[in-house]
Amino acid sequence: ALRGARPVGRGLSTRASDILTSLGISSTTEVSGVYDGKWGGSGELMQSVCPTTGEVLARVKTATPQELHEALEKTREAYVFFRNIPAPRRGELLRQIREALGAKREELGALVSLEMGKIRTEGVGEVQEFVDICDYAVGLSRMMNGRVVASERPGHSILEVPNPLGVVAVLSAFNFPVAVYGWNLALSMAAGNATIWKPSPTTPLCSIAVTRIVSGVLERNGIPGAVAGLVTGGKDVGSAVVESKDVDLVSFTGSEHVGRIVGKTVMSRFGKVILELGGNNASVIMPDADLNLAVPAVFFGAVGTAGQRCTSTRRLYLHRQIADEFMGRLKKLYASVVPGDPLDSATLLGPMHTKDAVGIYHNAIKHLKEIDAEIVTGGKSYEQSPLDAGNFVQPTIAIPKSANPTDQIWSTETFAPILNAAVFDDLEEAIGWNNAVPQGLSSSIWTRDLRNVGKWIGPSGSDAGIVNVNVGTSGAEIGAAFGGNKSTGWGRESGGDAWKEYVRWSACTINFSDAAPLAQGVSFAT
Ligand code: UN1
Repeated sequence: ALRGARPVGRGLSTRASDILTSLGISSTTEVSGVYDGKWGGSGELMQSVCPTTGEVLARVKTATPQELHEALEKTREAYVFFRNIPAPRRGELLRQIREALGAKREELGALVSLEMGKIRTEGVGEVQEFVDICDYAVGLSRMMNGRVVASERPGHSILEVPNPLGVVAVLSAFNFPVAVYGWNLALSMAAGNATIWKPSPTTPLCSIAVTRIVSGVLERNGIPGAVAGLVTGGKDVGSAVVESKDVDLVSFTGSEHVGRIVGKTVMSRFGKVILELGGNNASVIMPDADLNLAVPAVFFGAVGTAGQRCTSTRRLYLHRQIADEFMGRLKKLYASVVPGDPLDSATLLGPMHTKDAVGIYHNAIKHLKEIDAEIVTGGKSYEQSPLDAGNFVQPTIAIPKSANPTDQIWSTETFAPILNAAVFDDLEEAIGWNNAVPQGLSSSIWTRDLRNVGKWIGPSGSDAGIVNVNVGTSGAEIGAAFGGNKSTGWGRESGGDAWKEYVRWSACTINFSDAAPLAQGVSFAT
């Protein structure tokens, strides 16, 4: 399963070096991880480690505090230039970026698999999401319209004008090392901002490859490269970006713990913030559900991406009437899973991203055992060679004794392929459980009954940001706004009205009459 995965001699495996070479990254030298119009980086070296084989893919030169400072200055200058470029012209740049990304879709998708560990179709799919949101933003660039509001005063007009906002910082997570940046960059650019990207410290190569492609387009068009800058680094670089008054909007994807700090920090300096934090997503299976659709969807939701999507299915609520049959069928699918190289097209289960992630998985399994949960399947790492070189764990289904959603096992997000299941008797109970956790990202019901659908999507239904019907919790398209409620952070990205967060709104009352009446009929004459 891991053909060509072993390092040859002291060099990089052919599998890895082919992918890096196809994207112009030379793994033998240290790779620059800072771009603000020119490439640089003289800070600490950061390693990119392949989660499948454990090999070091490259060493990346990160930003020093001084370089970060300079990059932020360049980004501000780039904004001052870029805000005056007409929006449809900005859309044309996005069209070219879309073409350039599309031309490297397979290579970039393979790099995502190599560095992050998700399977190839998901890696390529992620690049496709970037392409799609660029298309969307090309259209948006001609439709980011304000409004004319009826004034109560004669000879007056009120305009609501969307102006470019400023500098947008994107702090992205390891699990979507390409797409989440894409969602932000596309809207931010269409809106006339300059964007600076601080990617996850464990997926620097994805960000470098994407930035090379995007900056190539900008430079060819005579646009300052700092319109789409990059600063790699660890916690220090992230904190400095979040604290910087030069950053108008911080779009952060990551844990609730870090999100709370980011949110407070940005609010304390009255900046804008978009938070995409933890998900703890449930699927509810009604007795009339079509199990031929529901079982594979839950399987994909819980096992896909090795359980490392914010939208992964973590809780499964089965109606008593179909519980046994559903579980029997789901177990069969779990038994068919063969772990392997995510780059191999037959593989459905790749590794966890890091050794830390494996630790989180084992802690959760330990806790499940302590509370006497039934482990239906899974619960261990794969230890046979060559899987032992990577971070491979068995997808797990557990049935905790208590279905009480406030118990820790239900109320916390474990970023691993662990699915907890419970049996319910009526929809109200299942909705209650669905809503009782702190997080509110994605949710899904399986039913053919219109009455269930109405309840689920209405005021007494699911309180998540994503409320699906006969569609699993993961795999959202870019067209709708993506994001969650409650401790997921209330942020919205991608489609829908999300672009309205990336502009500053100006309410402009214009008087073109010969009098200057006050609002509300106020009289203030001497
Ligand atoms: C995430 O997990 O951070 O719907 C985002 C999905 C993907 C996005 C997930 N399009 O699962």
